[in-house]
Amino acid sequence: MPDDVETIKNEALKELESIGEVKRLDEWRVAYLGRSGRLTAVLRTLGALPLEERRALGQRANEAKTALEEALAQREGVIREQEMAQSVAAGRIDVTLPGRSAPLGRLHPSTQMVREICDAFVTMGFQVVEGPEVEWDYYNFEALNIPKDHPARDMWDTLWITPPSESERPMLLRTHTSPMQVRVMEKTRPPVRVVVPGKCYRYEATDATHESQFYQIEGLAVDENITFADLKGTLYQFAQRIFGQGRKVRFRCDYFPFVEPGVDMSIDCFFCEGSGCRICKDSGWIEIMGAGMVHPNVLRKVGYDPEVYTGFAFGMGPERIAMLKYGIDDIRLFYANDLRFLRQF
Ligand code: FA5
Repeated sequence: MPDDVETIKNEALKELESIGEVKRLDEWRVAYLGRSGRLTAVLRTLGALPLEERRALGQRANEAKTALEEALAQREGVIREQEMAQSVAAGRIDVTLPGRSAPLGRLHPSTQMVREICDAFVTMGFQVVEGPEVEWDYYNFEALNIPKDHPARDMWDTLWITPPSESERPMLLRTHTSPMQVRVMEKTRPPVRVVVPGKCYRYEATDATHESQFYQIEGLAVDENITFADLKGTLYQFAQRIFGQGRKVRFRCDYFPFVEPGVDMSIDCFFCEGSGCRICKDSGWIEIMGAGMVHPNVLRKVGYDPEVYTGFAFGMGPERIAMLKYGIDDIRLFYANDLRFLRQF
């Protein structure tokens, strides 16, 4: 004999009140209203009852079913609201807590120096261009007036990709940015005014002032009537801009096969103001770059008439300049990836 409808309904409502989670509501629904639920079992007996009893019991059972369904919907609403309130309380943001700072990257000191130097020339009307680090022997040497077997090749210890002994067209990692002089002139008619920052590579033992990979910045200006005075004036302005007003500059003869005359440029030592110290090796001067008037052979190679056009070129190492500017005593620090060093810039 199935349970009495009122008893089932009262028990179901009581149990429903004690439920506090949505997932348990379904268990409750199955237990009372599901196919084998207690109220459903009552409805199943109806067919066997006499008509009058069937009607009366059927009506009560249906009313009870409706009441339970409504109670279920209402209870579910209440529980869901409670759960939402709990989750909001648990995940509440405390706006008074200090924020977590996101670590910020910064530019590498070499990059900063390269940009500062390029900017100095851009304000004087130079354009910044870049070129390949893997280079043909032709651009790195031949076209710069350094033919095969020229002793000046020893000035640049070369990392070969295909050495001259193995190839008709030898390939290398550029040893300086000067090949870009040729590449730029091949593609442009004068006037030319460019600076070329870029990585260079040399097969050298490293020490405090030498790395096997380092930056250079090349400069080139070609036009009619360009003289050595233009070279001096331009590089003087550059030195004032990077090292401060009042710097003296000095030019002395030097040899590079692609310029004639060739010079090296020094500035007066700003550590000792020229009186002599460890940094300037007691000379009062610090050498910062090679320069000179573009050799007529180089102009001829790119189809410029050296009777019409003249130019000057220069090449410097930004890491060496950063070392001077910031008192860094070892160039290897630039590539050691030591954050204690890098974070200072
Ligand atoms: C040259 O490479 C010439 N191409 C420069 C030049 C250009 C002369 C145009 C005339 C006209 P040099 O080998 O001296 O020259 O190198 C130029 C600068 O590059 C040096 O003054 C130095 O600052 C930097 N440099 C050279 N070798 C190294 C190295 N191993 N490590 C770090 N910096 C270097």
